[in-house]
Amino acid sequence: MFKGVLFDLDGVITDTAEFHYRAWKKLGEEIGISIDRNFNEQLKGVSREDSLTLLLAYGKKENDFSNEEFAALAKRKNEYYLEMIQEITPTDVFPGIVPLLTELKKAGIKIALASASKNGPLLLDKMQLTDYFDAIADPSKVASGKPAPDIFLLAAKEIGFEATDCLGIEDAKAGIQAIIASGAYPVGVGRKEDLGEDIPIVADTSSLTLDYLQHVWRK
Ligand code: B16
Ligand code: MG
Repeated sequence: MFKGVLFDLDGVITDTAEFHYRAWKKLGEEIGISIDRNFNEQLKGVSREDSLTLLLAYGKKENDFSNEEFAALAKRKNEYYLEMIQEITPTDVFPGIVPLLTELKKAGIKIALASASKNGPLLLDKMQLTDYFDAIADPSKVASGKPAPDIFLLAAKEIGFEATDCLGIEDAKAGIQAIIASGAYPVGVGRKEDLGEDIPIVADTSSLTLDYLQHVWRK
């Protein structure tokens, strides 16, 4: 049985994926790049800087900005995002997440956050979830973002286990790839078309119970 669960945040614990999309869309419009939800799938789970690189390439503007301007754009997107997440409260936690965290704790299974977001600690705080987490892997401490395995390897290490002893939960293609590359066992939240046919996937988080995770573990 798994000894730890490694949680993605945006799109798994709460709907911040929507705010990331709106903030990128707003920034894109200001610099003449129009994005839709389809393109946004590529940004999910991807770091702020890598997301901006993808956005500029999509708009064929990858050579239009100096390093300083690039940094200013990334900062501006984060300001829009921070403004949008101010109102987040415990009522914004996705269905089933608090019961799952409670069940895991009771069963002695360790819980870690493996989010690409530098705003992870702030968000956990706003949702009053910090105390459930045994570790929060710091994305600024890893060399490569998702789909590289680094953040999941770090999260597993911080709860004292090998990634192969852990299960990872993700809503993004890049995140599922990162979990698989780390050796942890992936569970997806979303659609098979986006995440893959060959892994366990739930349509929404209300199906994520300890019983379900035990049932699908290394099947
Ligand atoms: P920030 P996750 C990811 O979080 C988001 O899915 C992605 O859209 C975002 O660009 C990334 O965090 C960085 O977030 O700008 O807040 O540092 O899905 O890995 O929890
Ligand atoms: Mg996510």
